[in-house]
Amino acid sequence: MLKVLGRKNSGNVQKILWACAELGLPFERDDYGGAFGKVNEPAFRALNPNGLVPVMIEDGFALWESNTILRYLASRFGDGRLLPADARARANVERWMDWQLSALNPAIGPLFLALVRGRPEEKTPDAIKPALERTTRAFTLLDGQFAGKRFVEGEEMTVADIALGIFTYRWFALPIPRPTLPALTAWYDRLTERAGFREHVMVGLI
Ligand SMILES: N[C@@H](CCC(=O)N[C@@H](CS)C(=O)NCC(=O)O)C(=O)O
Repeated sequence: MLKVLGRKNSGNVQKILWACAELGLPFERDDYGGAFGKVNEPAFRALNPNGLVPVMIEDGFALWESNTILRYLASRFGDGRLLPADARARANVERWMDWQLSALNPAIGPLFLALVRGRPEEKTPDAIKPALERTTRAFTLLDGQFAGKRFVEGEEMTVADIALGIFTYRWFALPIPRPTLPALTAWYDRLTERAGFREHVMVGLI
């Protein structure tokens, strides 16, 4: 059976759990990382030299980097779901996954630390203000993507919706001022209808 190593309150682990739910893939999950530690043990480092979660193991094949795992699961088990076969349509999906890593996370990551999970020195007004501004800009840009679309890249949900949806949940859950972004909100409401999203992502800011 597919195995996921990683604590269930990690956004990057949640991507994999939600994708498994979308694909109807049974999995086992073991707690690693955060308060559970174990990520510096040689056995874990042999699987992921970065010492980060998630790691996925499928029939002896170990893989790290959450967005890569998403693409692997969709290619291997999706049968056309979550990742388009057409090269250009696929590239359009993948660019949003790269954008999540390169633009959205450097914004909302520090904001999440400053408001929820950070060390005391990370929870200062000086840390909150620029992170909030940067995060607002990123979600405003994303809002502009949804004109005439149900999901990030069209009518069908893809792995881009999974990579972005996790952090959109956090944005709506954080105690912060937000501009009104109707298209983004309508998309987010669609995500909340998915059983896998509700089970693995809408779990509070823990
Ligand atoms: N780019 C990596 C980032 C992985 C990452 O930063 N994981 C965090 C949790 S979201 C982690 O392992 N933190 C250390 C820990 O949990 O001990 C991915 O997408 O998989």
